[in-house]
Amino acid sequence: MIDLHYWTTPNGHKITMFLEESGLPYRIVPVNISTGEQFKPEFLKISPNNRMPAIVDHDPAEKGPPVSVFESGAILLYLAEKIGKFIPRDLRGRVEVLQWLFWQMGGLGPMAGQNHHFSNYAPEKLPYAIERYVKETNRLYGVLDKRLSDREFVAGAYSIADMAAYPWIVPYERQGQKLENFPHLKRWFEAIRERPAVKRAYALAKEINTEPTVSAQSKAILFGQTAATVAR
Ligand SMILES: N[C@@H](CCC(=O)N[C@@H](CS)C(=O)NCC(=O)O)C(=O)O
Repeated sequence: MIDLHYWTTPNGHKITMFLEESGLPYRIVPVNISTGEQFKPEFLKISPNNRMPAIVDHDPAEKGPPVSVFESGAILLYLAEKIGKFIPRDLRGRVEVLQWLFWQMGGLGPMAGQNHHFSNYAPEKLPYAIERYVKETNRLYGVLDKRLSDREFVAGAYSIADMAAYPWIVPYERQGQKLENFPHLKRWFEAIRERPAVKRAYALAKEINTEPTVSAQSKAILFGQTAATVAR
């Protein structure tokens, strides 16, 4: 059994997408980041960065005590290696997946995240910041579109590289992007959206978080964190 410490955001969806696809038994432990549950001491023990997702695998491959993992990219890799699926075993196939997984973790995720922040949540509309992140998101969409112009998925067969990127394309409108401008990306996006496991993952999110709007109180918890926040 795997415990998934989860909330209904793109980084959380990556892992429900994987788990639904894999058939591994799991249970969700909700971490409502809007009410500050990411700061609970028991959660910080497995996720010292006070961010979800995180997992605890109670049946690790080498047996022994449970294994916990934080960071969505590390979780996807851990789970793919655990079941021997969604990442190839051969060197070349594996490196293809890894580089696109890291591209998402270091590029698409953080840049689209800043895009969401300055376009949707910042108390002031800062044109320079909005433009910077809308443009950078646009560039990254262009990179992905080009990559998908001659292949079905990001790196060989459907893999953790696709699972990492897809949830960050779902909010494309909030990111100031039009999918019509990226035909290959659009085709890939629509194909993944139709996968039964993806549909189940997103349906689950709606059951878990029935109030997805970010209130003023949640903004005070989520934004403006410093070292003092994590020292308490
Ligand atoms: N690089 C991390 C980012 C995780 C992350 O930023 N999680 C956000 C939600 S998407 C979170 O838990 N935020 C809580 C907070 O800001 O306190 C990953 O991919 O797992």
